[in-house]
Amino acid sequence: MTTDFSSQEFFADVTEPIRYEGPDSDNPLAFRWYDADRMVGERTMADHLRFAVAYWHSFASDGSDQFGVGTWDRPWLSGDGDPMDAARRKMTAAFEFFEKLGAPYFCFHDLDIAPEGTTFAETCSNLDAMADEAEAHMERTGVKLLWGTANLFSMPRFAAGAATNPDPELFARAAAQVKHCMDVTHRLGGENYVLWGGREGYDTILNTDMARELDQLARFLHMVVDHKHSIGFDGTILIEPKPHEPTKHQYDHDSQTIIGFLRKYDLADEVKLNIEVNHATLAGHDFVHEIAVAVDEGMLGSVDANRGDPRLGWDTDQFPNSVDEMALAMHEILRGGGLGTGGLNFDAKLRRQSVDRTDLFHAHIGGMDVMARALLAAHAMLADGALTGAKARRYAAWDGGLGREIMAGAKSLSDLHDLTMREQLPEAPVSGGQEALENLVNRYVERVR
Ligand code: XUL
Ligand code: CO
Repeated sequence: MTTDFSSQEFFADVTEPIRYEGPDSDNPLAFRWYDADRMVGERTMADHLRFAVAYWHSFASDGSDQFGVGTWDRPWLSGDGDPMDAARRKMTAAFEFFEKLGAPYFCFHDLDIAPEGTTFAETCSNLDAMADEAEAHMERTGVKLLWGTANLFSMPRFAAGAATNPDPELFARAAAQVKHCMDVTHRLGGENYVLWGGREGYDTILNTDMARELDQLARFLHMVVDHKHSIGFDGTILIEPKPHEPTKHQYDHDSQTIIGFLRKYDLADEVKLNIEVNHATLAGHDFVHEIAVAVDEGMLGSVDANRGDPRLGWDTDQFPNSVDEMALAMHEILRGGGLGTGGLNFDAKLRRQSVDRTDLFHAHIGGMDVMARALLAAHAMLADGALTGAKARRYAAWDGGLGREIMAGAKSLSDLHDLTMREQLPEAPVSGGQEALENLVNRYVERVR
C-alpha cells in the first residue's frame, strides 16, 4: 500500500510564491534582482540563468558531517517506515519548494530520489517508480529536469572507483547503473546528463596503474556516448572537473586536463564540461579561468554555482555570494553565447547551524539574486565592449603586419633574428592597465540597476 503525500505541506511558513520586488525591497522572502521575465539583451533573465535546485544537498541531506549527526529540520527524512514512502515524501517536499521558489529546473542523482534495493533489479524498479512520481510532479508544476546523474561514489562497491575500478565486474555494475539512469533522465526530458568522477582517481600510486585506469575511463565514456545516440537522447553529456576529494588525485582535475583527455580519446565532439565554482578554487584557479578555458574551446556545458571558503581547503559548497566574482564569470559565459542546454545548478548546501527549513529559501533567493545582478553587470560590460574592446586594442598588432605574418607561419627564427639585427624594433612595454580595468569592472557592478 502506498500513502498519498501529495497533499502534505512542508514549507507552510512560506505562504506565497517568492516574487520579484526590486532592489529597494526589505522583504527577505522576495527577489531583489531576479526578475524572471525581464529582458536582458535578446533573452529573459530566466532563459539566461536557467536556475536549478540540487536535490542532494537540499532534500536528501540532514546537515550531518564527519563529526556529528544531522541538525536540519527535515521532517520528510525522519521515520523508519518503507523507504519508498520516504522517497515519495521527500519528493513532495522538493517539488513544493521548487514551485514556491520559482526554480525552473532541478538536478538529481539516482540515489537521491530512489533508495537502493537488495538487488540491482530492485534498485532499478525503485528508480522507475520514483521516475513515475517525478513525471507527475513535473507535469503538475512545470518544473523541468536540467540533468540527471548516477551516484557511483557512496556505496562500498565503488570505493576504488567506478569506470576506473581494478575489477571489470564493478565497471560493469557502474555501466549498468549509468545506463538505467540515462534512460530515466531521457524519459524525464532531462536536458543534460552529468558524470562527476566521484572516486575516479587514486590515493596512492603504489597500487594504481594510472594509464590503464584512464583507458578504462575513456572506454566508459564512449559507451555513454554510444548509448546516448542509441536511445535518441539529444541532451548534452557533461563531465564535472574536480582536482581532489574524495580521492587525493582525481583524474578530472580541471577544465584543461579534461579537454586534453577528451581530445586524446576522441571524445571532444561529444562531451562538454559542467564547471563548479568551488572545484575551480580547489584546483587553484579562479572560477572565471575555468569558464574561460571551456568557452575558448567551445566546451562550456553547464555550471554548478556555489562557493568555497578562502580559509578552508575543502569543498564547502556554500551558496554564491559575490557579485564581483560572478560578474566576471557571467561575462565569459555571455561571451561564449550563453549556457546552451546547461544552466546554473545550486550544488550548494546550508551551513550545519542553518537548521530551519526556511533557510533553504533564504539561501536560494540570495544565490539567485547574486547571479541575476552579475548577469546585468556582465551584459552591460559585454554590450559596451568594456573588456573585450580593451583586449582587442591590446592585441591589435597581431591582426596585421609582422604579427599576422608570424602567426601565418611565414617567419622562421632566423627571419626574426635577421629582422631584429637589421631594425630597431620597439621594446618599451605597454601598460597592462590592470588597475584601471578593475575600476572599470567595479563601476559596472556598482551601477547595475
Ligand atoms: C561533488 C559534486 C557532485 C556533482 C554531482 O563535489 O559536485 O555533487 O555535482 O555528482
Ligand atoms: Co557539483
